[in-house]
Amino acid sequence: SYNYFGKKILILGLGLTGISCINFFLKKGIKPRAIDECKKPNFLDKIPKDIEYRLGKLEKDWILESDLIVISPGISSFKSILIKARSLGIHIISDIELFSRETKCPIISITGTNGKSTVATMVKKIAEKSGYKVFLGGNIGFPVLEMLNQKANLYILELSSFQLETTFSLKSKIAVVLNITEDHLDRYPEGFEQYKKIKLSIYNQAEICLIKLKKGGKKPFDTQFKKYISFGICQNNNYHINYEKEKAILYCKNKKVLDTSNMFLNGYHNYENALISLAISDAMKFNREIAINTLKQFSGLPHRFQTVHINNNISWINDSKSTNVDSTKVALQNLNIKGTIWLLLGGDGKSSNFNILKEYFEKLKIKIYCFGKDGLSLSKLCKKKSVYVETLKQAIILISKKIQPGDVVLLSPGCSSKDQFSNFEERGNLFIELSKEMN
Ligand code: UMA
Ligand code: ADP
Repeated sequence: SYNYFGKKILILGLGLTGISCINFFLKKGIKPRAIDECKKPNFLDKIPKDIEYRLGKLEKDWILESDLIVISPGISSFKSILIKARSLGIHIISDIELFSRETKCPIISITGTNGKSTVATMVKKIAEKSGYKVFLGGNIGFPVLEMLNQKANLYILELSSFQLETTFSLKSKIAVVLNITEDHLDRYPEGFEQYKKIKLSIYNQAEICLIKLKKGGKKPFDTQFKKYISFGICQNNNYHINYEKEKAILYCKNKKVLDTSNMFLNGYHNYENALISLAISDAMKFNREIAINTLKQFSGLPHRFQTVHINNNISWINDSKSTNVDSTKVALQNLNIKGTIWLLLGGDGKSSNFNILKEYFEKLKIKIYCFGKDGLSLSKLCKKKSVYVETLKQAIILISKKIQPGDVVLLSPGCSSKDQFSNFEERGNLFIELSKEMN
């Protein structure tokens, strides 16, 4: 196993991840140092005493003096000082890497642009009902290193591209990339291909790879040397979805396993999430009946396309976790209504291309209220149906004067919330609060 004694260890970032890393090393009797680029990071009071830290900027001397750097996911590993450190042989790793080196317990790893939290939670529920002592951590908001303090016989990791960027020894029992669409382009110097490559690295040392296959699509690795299970809409996949009389049916090896009209959740993306959860569950040899029943009952996570208020036959849907363009597209595809859709779109678009939404804006009965950092440019996608305002609150006040019975007010911003909120939860909670005040 890895020996960290006598090494100069530096933690970058003093958020949830950084604090968990400090505690991990302290437990081993090792004192790391830490840097945060913010002068007043949120978790200042969580830094254990006797830890040497610097605030404000990435101090060159501390970086270049270290033997090992553990970097928080929010910090790009492509910063020039870090590229230099790497060239000098300094290892730069994530908390996921530290975690992977410590445990022999089976791991299910989940990445993808969208659906990670939903699938990870579905699988967790099935595993629990199957009698596993299971913990879920990672990008979902719970640092993985904190799971090492718990007695577990199964771990589920929700992994972002940011975390995978500096992860090298993760050996998952099952790994899945749910989907890859445009996101985080502001972070990757080489653009979408680099983002994609980082996501696919989850398969590198996995025992069973769950892969999404399109008709005639290329496989993400040489399948001769890797065990894989496929999913998608084509019939030749191990798991596939078929539409029969407007109903989506989930199949495993061409045998019907679940009629999705019996599920509480709806929306094509959620049927796909259920299909993948089922494939993972089968690969883990969980009881099929338990899995099916759990998927039927699962009522979804807050802030993911959730109806939060209905009054006067007007539905308010909170999809604040929509932080990229594909999740907004999916939300619009799911709304089959006669009334008007009042879409709240905006925030930090992270350099994404929103043009794929144009088609929906043009064909749907929709009004688009754009706000935040990229609101103005978003309002130009379909000028005749768009209004630009500064904030989400202003948009809701305007909308509330115009909505009619049968309409839907949809917060599916397609952007990061960080320009005007601390996180997507805060943005969603404001929407919920205002929905009740306005109507
Ligand atoms: N910081 C710097 N320099 C930078 C950026 C940040 O010094 O360039 C500092 C900040 O001042 C702050 C600290 O780093 O004090 C925060 O670190 P962080 O941004 O890595 O956040 P953590 O609190 O450690 O939370 C991280 C994940 N955050 C990000 O990836 C941005 C959380 O995912 C994750 O839940 C948590 O670790 C536990 O594993 C959040 C997220 O937004 C939910 N993820 C992105 C997404 O889902 O789109 C990828
Ligand atoms: P993640 O953890 O990857 O952000 P979530 O399950 O939290 O994923 O969902 C984030 C957003 O993506 C929500 O707006 C949700 O409605 C949407 N979404 C969920 N599953 C999928 C999917 N399979 N494909 C596209 N969008 C999805």
